[in-house]
Amino acid sequence: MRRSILKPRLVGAASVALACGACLELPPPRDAAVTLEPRDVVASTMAMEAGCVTSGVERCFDALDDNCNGVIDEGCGLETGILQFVVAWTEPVDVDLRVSGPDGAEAAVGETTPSGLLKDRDCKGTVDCHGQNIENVFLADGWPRRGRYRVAVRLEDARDVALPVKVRMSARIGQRVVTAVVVLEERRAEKSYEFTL
Ligand SMILES: [Ca+2]
Ligand SMILES: [Ca+2]
Repeated sequence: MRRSILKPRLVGAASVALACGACLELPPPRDAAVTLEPRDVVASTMAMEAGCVTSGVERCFDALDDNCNGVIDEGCGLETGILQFVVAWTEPVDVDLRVSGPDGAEAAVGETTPSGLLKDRDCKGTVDCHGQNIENVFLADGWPRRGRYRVAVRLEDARDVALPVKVRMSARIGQRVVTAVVVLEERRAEKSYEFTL
């Protein structure tokens, strides 16, 4: 049996309903001890899809939990934690994943925020990513700090690529994964969602 955890409240006239019951179906937590319930979810326009669709095999660098085990892109060299936020894209553009925790500090490479968030790669969509355009932020240690979290996807540099650019974004919160296709229609566009733990 599956159940939904995210019940978004929308902001802005341009926002569209995320209230797609089938889109936010999530696997039940495997361990009740790591159950985390996001509250007061507020999101920009996003096309939500199923939390996972079992394909039997975990594929790397697609920001999807392909095997529905509650972990995104495991075995692919990405770090993970009780919280994990991943974006992946195919176009040669610079996309930034911007995640901040209750302390307000944005996760960056090489320095863990006071909330314990750490980014393990900053991909500019060039040869630096070896064709694997992905950014990953995770809780490096301990239990998630209580408070407000913000997760944003920003089209930092579209270069000469035709718009819009589509980005796959997934979040692991405890043993649950939610996912969305984020459509960035213009240069410097940013889409985000927030929730409280
Ligand atoms: Ca997985
Ligand atoms: Ca995957």
